[in-house]
Amino acid sequence: MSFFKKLKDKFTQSSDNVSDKFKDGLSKTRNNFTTKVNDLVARYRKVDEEFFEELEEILIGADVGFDTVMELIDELKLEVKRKNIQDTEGVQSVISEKLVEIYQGGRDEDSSLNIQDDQLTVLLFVGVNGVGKTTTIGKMAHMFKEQGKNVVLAAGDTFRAGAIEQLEVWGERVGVPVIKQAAGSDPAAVMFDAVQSAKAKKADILICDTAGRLQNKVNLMKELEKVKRVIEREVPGAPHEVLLVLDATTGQNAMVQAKTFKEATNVSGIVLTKLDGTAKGGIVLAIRNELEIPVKFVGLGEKMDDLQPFDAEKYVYGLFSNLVDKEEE
Ligand SMILES: Nc1nc2c(ncn2[C@@H]2O[C@H](COP(=O)(O)OP(=O)(O)OP(=O)(O)O)[C@@H](O)[C@H]2O)c(=O)[nH]1
Ligand SMILES: [Mg+2]
Repeated sequence: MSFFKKLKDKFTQSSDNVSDKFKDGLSKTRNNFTTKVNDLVARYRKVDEEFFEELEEILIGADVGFDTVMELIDELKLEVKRKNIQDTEGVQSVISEKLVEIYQGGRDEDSSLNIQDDQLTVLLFVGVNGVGKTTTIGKMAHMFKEQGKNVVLAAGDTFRAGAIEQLEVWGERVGVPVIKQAAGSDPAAVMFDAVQSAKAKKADILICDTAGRLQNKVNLMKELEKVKRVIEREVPGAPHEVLLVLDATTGQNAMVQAKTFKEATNVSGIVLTKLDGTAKGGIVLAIRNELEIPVKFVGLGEKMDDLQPFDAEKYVYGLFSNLVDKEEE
């Protein structure tokens, strides 16, 4: 049975609607990408060098990233030889198989968050302005609440006008307390308060929002370090995750941001938002492969439950779900 057929069987039979969320969230990418792949397969009957060159262009066009594309094409060529695949349709399933492999890349860690069972877990969110930090925090608080956990939010963006209020709206919507100080106050002091309050409330999880924009980048990185130091001092082993939020619609710019933050602080995972808003969802693969930071969550829409743990198989299924499988014909 082909790899893609297996994925399809797995997810069309599964009772949860998560694979559907991936399917819906990736519709723009799928329409762009699969249409091109289908067209390519229809035009070429034989798998030859020119076929691979065009496939290369399609993948780069989907923001898969140059290095990752090269790796993928090499793997595909080997596999096509090994399996003695002659016709282009046979390549389609192999592409989906190799995409999952490239993402997983022999690494065994998954997308799960480092949640402590016996003490307060602190999650610190970082990222430039507008990428979706505050929205993601709201969605994640909702997710934890559904799991029966006690959540507290820290309004660490004291810089942007309206940022505190925005987090408070989420707090009310989800039903979790928000620890704040006046606008303009020191974010490190907010974090200190928030940790004490979370401890007093015997909360399970404290999620910390931070500013995306300050006077300049140096200030932003300095402030993050200071905030992090306070958290480290107050809770042993914290922050348990430093989650960098990236906006998928910004393409290669997101890669640049990731590199900057990676140099300044130890990012433990990425949340890639707005995948639903881009036709270039291949960026997930570039991030994983070229930055070596796991994509832990993806934003697949604006609704509360549109934040989902990243899953390479569901992602690839979402990318190819409208491909006609050869074995079905
Ligand atoms: N379509 C879509 N929109 C999203 C997603 N995540 C966030 N957004 C939108 O992105 C916009 C910016 O989100 P915010 O959460 O305010 O971004 P931020 O990083 O906190 O920005 P600053 O506070 O300015 O640093 C909002 O309009 C969100 O609704 C997503 O997964 N899909
Ligand atoms: Mg914000």
